Amino acid sequence: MAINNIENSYEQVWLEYKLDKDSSYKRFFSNYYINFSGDISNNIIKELALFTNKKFGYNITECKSIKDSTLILKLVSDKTLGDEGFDFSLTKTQVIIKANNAVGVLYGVFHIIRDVNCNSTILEYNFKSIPQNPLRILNHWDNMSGEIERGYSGKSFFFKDGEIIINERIKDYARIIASVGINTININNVNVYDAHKLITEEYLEKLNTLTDIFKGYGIKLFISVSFASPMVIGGLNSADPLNKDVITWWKDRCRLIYKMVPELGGFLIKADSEGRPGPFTYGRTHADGANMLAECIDEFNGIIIWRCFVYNCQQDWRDTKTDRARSGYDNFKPLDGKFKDNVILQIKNGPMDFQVREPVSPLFGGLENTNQLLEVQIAQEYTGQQKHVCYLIPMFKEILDFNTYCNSKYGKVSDIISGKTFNKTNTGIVAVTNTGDDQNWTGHDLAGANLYGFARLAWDTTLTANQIAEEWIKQTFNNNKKVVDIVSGILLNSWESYEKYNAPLGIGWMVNPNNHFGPNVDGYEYDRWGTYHRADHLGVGIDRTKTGTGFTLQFYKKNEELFSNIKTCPDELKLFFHRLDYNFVLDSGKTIIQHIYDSHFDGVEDVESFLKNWKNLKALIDNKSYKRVLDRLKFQLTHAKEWRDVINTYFYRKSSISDKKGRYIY
Ligand code: GCW
Repeated sequence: MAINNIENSYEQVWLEYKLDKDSSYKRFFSNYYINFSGDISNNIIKELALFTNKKFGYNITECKSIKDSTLILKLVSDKTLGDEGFDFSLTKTQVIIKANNAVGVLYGVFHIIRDVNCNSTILEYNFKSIPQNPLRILNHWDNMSGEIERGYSGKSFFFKDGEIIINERIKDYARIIASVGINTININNVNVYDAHKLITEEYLEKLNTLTDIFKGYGIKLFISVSFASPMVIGGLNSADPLNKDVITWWKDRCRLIYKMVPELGGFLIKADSEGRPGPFTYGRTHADGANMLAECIDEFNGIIIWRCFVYNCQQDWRDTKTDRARSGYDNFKPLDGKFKDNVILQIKNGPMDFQVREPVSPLFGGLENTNQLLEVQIAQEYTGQQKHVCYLIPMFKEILDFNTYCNSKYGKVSDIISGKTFNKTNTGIVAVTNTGDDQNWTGHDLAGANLYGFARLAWDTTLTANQIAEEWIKQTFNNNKKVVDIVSGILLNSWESYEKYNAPLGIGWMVNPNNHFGPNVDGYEYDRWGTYHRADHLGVGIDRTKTGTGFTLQFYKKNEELFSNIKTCPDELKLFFHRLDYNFVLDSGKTIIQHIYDSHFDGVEDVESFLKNWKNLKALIDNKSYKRVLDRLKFQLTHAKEWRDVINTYFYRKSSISDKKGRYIY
């Protein structure tokens, strides 16, 4: 596949296939046997050709006899494998990959490629791999202008100057994400500004070309549409979901869309949120809005994904009862069971907004009769914007492992989104993605681990953050033990380190408003978005228990008690749930104020050690990546110091309590 035929050349991330003529896996790649044809089969063959060529330096050939072939790719009928799973067996002389559908074989092929690249020890083995989450989705917040909302790695590779882009990079993108099991993408921003026109005749043909490209890799395409489309492009004077003209307009529009783009997965909708139009304008509910669209799209097997990020962003600071944390549950719990089967609610992991630390949203487990998706963000909007290293897989693991207690056996978030708990199939996990047209795709080279890791975790939530990091490092850099140890050391500590120099103990939001980058303790305190820490000379934090905003009551009893009781509430969330004075003693034995000072000094020291360790890799990894990461780590260190100083000074001045260790605080 040619890669240099567009303006910016780009790298192949973990599919970089570096020459290794001595690989003991070579013997399995003499030839292949395949018993099916079609687009996916063609892509499998292309991938095998590219791989053997780059890895071993020769061309793999097709073999018509199963007996004589070294790599057997077979469609079979095996109910236990489901639609996407594969059966893999490796003997002394053959690899056999079997699946019900072509995409299962594709995943199996990428599995063996991963094994070779990670140089895993070859043993004879046999296993079945079935994805735990039916939907494994990436959301792009790309505008048609080419800008990306909260994008930190260049411009969009889907859109430029109002047009859809179709080129080799798009195909490579499809391969890259299919290699880790992503099966759905939404290509445009949920804030639909200039993308209204995507559902007009002029754009549907190109959209169809895109869906075809991705279909060849088992990936469904979705688009975000505006709830107000009947007005914006239909010329109607209402978007009321119960209005007959509105319904007819959507029906006709869906017919047109599906005539021209028959493989479209459906629509993603952000409604009544941060100024976006929605059913509230007409006194209707989110169920009215979502179900109307679901009805129109149903005959084409389309799906409506509806976001739960709905809150009052016009709060007055004197109002201490309104709590943004409550709003998702307050809005959607009463609608549980009222959505059609082809509607899925998309719920952010926490009740606020992708902060470095938040509790899990009580909608997980709270919704018992509704399809649901967990939405996380790898774009690092609040976690360093791909300028700081922040490997988020340990955070995602905690979220997935959180027991909601909604079910005695299957109460974890991972069970709920897999569909197991409530016996659902339209469920899964989404990430707001971190890619753009930068040469390395993710701005920070180490942010590639979040893209890779999210997808691997979406497939198998039992993988550990460590396993995933190692896999990624070996394929992206190399197998050198020192490289693996140093890079995984940095990755695995990076979230904790970022948290140390950020807003303390779960309170969040001490960032500059709008761009959400850099420290500004009171930035949101004096803004209208309803995100407060309420620090004064006595203390800091929000009482979210029943004596305060009552947010804790949205959890099942065990968690309500866990968070409400100051003795059991975990330290890292103490200020999220409680208002405490600076001398309050944490479980760690430190007072709040001393914790703030210590963690902020520690966080900076962590970054110093990341930088020092990274410098030991100079001769061990390719120079381009080495330098790019080096520059970002240097920036991170300067910025971490700024965070430390701004936060420490603020709390020193508010509390008038000095640092026990006598360090310099401005
Ligand atoms: O965190 C906020 C972001 C907005 C984003 C919104 C959302 C797409 O700052 O940029 O809008 O979340 O998730 O809808």
